[in-house]
Amino acid sequence: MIDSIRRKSWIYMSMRKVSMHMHMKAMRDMRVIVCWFILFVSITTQSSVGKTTRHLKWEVEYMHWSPDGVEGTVMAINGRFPGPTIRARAGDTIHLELMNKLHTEGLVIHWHGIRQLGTPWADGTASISQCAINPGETFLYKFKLDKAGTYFYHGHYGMQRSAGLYGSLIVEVGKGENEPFKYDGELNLLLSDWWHKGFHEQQVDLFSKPMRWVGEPQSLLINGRGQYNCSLAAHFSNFSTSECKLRGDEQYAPQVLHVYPNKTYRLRIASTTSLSLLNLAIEKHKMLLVEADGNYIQPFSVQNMDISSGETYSVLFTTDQNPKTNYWISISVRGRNPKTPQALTILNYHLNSASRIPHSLPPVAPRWDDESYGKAFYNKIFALNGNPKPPAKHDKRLVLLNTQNFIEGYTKWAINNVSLVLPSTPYLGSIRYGLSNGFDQEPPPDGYKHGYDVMKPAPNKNSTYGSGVYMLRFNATVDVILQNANMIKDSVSETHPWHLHGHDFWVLGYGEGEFVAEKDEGRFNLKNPPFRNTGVVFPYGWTAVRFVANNPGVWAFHCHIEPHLHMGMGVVFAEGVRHIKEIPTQALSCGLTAKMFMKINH
Ligand SMILES: *[C@@H]1O[C@H](CO)[C@@H](O)[C@H](O)[C@H]1NC(C)=O
Ligand SMILES: *[C@@H]1O[C@H](CO)[C@@H](O)[C@H](O)[C@H]1NC(C)=O
Ligand SMILES: *[C@@H]1O[C@H](CO)[C@@H](O)[C@H](O)[C@H]1NC(C)=O
Ligand SMILES: *[C@@H]1O[C@H](CO)[C@@H](O)[C@H](O)[C@H]1NC(C)=O
Ligand SMILES: *[C@@H]1O[C@H](CO)[C@@H](O)[C@H](O)[C@H]1NC(C)=O
Ligand SMILES: *[C@@H]1O[C@H](CO)[C@@H](O)[C@H](O)[C@H]1NC(C)=O
Ligand SMILES: [Cu+2]
Repeated sequence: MIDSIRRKSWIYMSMRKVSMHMHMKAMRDMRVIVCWFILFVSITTQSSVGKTTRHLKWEVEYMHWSPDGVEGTVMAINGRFPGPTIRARAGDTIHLELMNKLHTEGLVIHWHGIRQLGTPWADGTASISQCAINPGETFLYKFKLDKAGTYFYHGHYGMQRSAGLYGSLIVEVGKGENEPFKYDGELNLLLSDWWHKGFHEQQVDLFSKPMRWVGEPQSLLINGRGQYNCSLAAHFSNFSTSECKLRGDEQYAPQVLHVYPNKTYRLRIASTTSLSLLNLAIEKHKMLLVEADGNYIQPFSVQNMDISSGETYSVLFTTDQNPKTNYWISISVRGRNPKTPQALTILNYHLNSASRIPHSLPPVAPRWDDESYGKAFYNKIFALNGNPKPPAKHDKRLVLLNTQNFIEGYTKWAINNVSLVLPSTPYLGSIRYGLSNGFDQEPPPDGYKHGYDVMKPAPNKNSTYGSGVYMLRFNATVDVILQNANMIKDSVSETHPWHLHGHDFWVLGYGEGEFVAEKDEGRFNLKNPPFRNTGVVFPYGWTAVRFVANNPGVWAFHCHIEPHLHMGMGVVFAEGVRHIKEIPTQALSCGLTAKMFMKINH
């Protein structure tokens, strides 16, 4: 054991020497450094006995594809859309060589829900944890899957997630361990929304003055498949006139879920939507929720459930219905006046012909504007006994006001009046190496102006750009109060799903209107709050979350609605950065850090 640790640290030292030494050359030929990495890392693999390392090689490129029957372009991984599903066990190490085959565009991939303990440089956030990978270059992601759960991965550079760069990441329990529930089979749904307008044009629209809003998605996709110009349930639909005539091998043909009667299935669900809050239902089947964002929850039963972008769940359902017929699985838009038809697929009991379309009305979601329905759902989620408990007290509290603003006439989102713009040097490098020109040194405000009326548009709608960082004391218990507010227009406020990198947080409570510590703190759930990586803040409401800043790194905390993040709706946390032992130079070969490495080599 000691021997293996010694050998590992020797390897790390050699790796560092090699990568420093080779840096100049590496600038010219990145492939060389990658070869060295592979060589050394494979030695590490041999020296650590008992744990599995999963070696993957991915190539990302644009492809023509018809996610919903209308051809467009998607970002495909190894020629597939959505990208391949990663399936591994808790404790496994992922060793993934990511080759950027896009011709003129950078690239990163974020592993959503994986905390990157000890590998903050592998979080896959451009400008935060690493430099975007240049066309033609290969980047090595190497990280440990620290716990079982349902996760996914997606692009985190510009709006590449909207372009279809995503896939499922499923971590089973470690060998010899058990889930706290039993099931006979497993199914997996990755949910997304899709526009016919290309995402480059969407990006230009978003950054125009005045902003051009892309509007509602043309289709919802289930495992990358939707039907735009036809419907599986045309007879019942108000959107479409023609019944789908499918052979079944079309790129947009629904993936039928096959089950046997009288069995219990685990359905894993992840939402990587760009915009939409979804509601999912399985016709005539109750669902028992058991997992949220990779943590077990106290089981509770629902007919349908809301799913925000960035959230994952597992539900159990039993195939106890008449096996002579098939059933609908549906997802529908909630929270916005839907102009997108619901997406459907079929639950097929094996006794039936798979192609048989159910003759029944697909499930009808709760009204899109029934906010109380969603709130009631989220308020039923509690941690299962045995989950980590929150510290009783916080050391630091941030109140983050979410507002929509203008900056020089451009529409933006701001947090405490600061709209996040990402710097060209990744924060991780700037902070680790003390490069004070890397980003705004003034930290953003811990709260907002006393007396601000969250129920009304700002009296002065202008805000400012910023790239400052919340520097958290290492190991501090941090409370964040997400405070929602009115948007630019009168009488509008939207739900925002906030996602934290590098951590799970406890959701201590939700409330209406403005958070008032004296009144609201007493209502915090410290007994069994859900432990999650994504938390929603409802219109005109607040949400309180708590986490311990004990994972050395620089971590994004942001609204998971893609255009909102792109318009500045996020903040950056840094903690314990001096404790980070090794950052591969490959992650920092841009901006000021690249210049720094060049100086070292002179
Ligand atoms: C859907 O529309 C596309 C383009 O308009 C067309 O090529 C395709 O055949 C249509 N599919 C169906 C099922 O009607
Ligand atoms: C279609 O529209 C009608 C009338 O507006 C409504 O009553 C019905 O519920 C709608 N059906 C579906 C499936 O949305
Ligand atoms: C399922 O179980 C029920 C009750 O135990 C039984 O009546 C039924 O025949 C079973 N169905 C099938 C298809 O095995
Ligand atoms: C907001 O900014 C615009 C220019 O970008 C400026 O014309 C206007 O006066 C500002 N409004 C206030 C209230 O400061
Ligand atoms: C936000 O920043 C702008 C620009 O600096 C300023 O004019 C405005 O008063 C600020 N608003 C609030 C609520 O602090
Ligand atoms: C972090 O906090 C925990 C609990 O308060 C404590 O046990 C631990 O020693 C602390 N670690 C460091 C590195 O400060
Ligand atoms: Cu948002």
